[in-house]
Amino acid sequence: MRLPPRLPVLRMLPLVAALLVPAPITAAVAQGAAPRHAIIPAPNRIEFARSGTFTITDSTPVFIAADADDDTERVGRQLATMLGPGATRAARRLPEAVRAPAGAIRLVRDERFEDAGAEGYVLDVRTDGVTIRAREAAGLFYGVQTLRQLLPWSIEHRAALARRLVLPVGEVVDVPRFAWRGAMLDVARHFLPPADVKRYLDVMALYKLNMLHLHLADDQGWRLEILSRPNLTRHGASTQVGGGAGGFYTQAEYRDLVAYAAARHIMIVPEIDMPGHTNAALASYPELTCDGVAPPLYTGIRVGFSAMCPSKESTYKFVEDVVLELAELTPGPYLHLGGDEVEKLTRAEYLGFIERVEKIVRAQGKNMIGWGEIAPANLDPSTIVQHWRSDARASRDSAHLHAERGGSVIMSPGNRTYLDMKYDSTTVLGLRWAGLISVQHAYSWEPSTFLPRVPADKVIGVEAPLWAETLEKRADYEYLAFPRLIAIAELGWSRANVRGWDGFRARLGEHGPRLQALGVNFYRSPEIPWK
Ligand code: TNX
Repeated sequence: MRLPPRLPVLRMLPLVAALLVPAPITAAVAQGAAPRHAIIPAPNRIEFARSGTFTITDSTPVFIAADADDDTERVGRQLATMLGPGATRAARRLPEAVRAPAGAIRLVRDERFEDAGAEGYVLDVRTDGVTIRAREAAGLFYGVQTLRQLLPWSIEHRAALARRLVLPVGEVVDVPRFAWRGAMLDVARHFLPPADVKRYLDVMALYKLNMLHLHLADDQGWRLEILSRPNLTRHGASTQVGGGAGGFYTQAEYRDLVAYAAARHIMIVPEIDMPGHTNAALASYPELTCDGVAPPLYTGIRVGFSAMCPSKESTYKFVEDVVLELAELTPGPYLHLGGDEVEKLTRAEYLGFIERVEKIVRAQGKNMIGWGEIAPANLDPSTIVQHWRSDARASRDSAHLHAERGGSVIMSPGNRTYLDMKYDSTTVLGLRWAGLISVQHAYSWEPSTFLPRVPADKVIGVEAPLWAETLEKRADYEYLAFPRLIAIAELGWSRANVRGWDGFRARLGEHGPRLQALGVNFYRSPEIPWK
């Protein structure tokens, strides 16, 4: 690998070695020693000097390169705004060859920083200044999140006066383990307004999650405006579980969500579930049913009863119309087409439907994602299978069929990652079909070996779905998601050699005041020594 010779930090600490050798301090934390930091996800490598600090004041400047691009400028602005009081602040531009004045924070993009990938970074804190280096803006953004977590939780109270923002001198060298570090929100069973989705994105970003999968349509509601099919939202969005008013995102609102996520280096993956989980669509467009009769809207929580008619051309015309608009709304490469829990079709009908839908998605230049059930179809290797069944049924899972043809798998095993499962028998919200999931249970498993027949190199990451049958409002969603989503975030980012339950729970305990400052309604699990 090539190292920029002018970086003393990297000469002292070659990146390759840094990634391969477990860091002594993090390892100590993993073994349960008192944490010297509370960074989640645990970085690959972190070293603190014996002494020394860097103090941020209201006048600490943030510098970016004179010719920095828009993405870098945005990270600079996010950092400057986070550190300073009051209004949004911009970063200042400085030619790379010019030394920053003492007391500054500098963000440096370095093309030669190859091994760090798009998301890796080095954070160097010295008494006279701070530097974050990365190849891409995403890496700088994650370096900023680490800096944020090294600062006391008072950083999260932007309006507070005279915050004492002191950083320990040290160095972090960090690269994510998995490319796919996801969360899923079910906005179909109960609609979640855009502002609440943004709040979820805010917390995801703090923990370096990079994919938000939105489950936009199910039996109980259709939540995305499709201009060519207006009845989907006029009628299909008009209710939700329990019979409430429902709701949907206009295309303008949806684009705004996509941009909001992108500014936090999160990609939105839209899901329109089919051929099952489609009652809201069938109720809106009766040509999707085999008998041509529109069913009534549905507000219960049963699954498996609805299906689009696989033998009618009008079904595929509908899918094309929806996929066309979905693709236009989606800058990222992925469209999720569901495919789960279909009880009303024969196996041949189901597999034929999935194969045809995959072609429709590929014709729009996108990669399809589907739930585990799609794996037996004759799929293209560019398609991604999302495993969701839990242990008991995992042995019968077919994700390996897709891995064998070279396809990738996202790990969302129900008994580990389903945030809608209850924490314990006293949890009021949530379901329990995949078991009770304590924070420790959500944390203590290994994504790359979970499915014995799927090789590690086919596992592209983890995702924690939050199904919303029992969740009505933001506080409900947050209660089930946090802190378990934070555990999944660490599985997605941190290598196995820097992970460990004792270290994690100690660090997580330190996040209590931070989450509280952010207004997150997290569950104060008795497993965690909350501060
Ligand atoms: C299974 S996971 C489902 C969802 C439910 C969820 C409840 C999956 C692909 N399907 O339709 O909401 O269980 O936990």
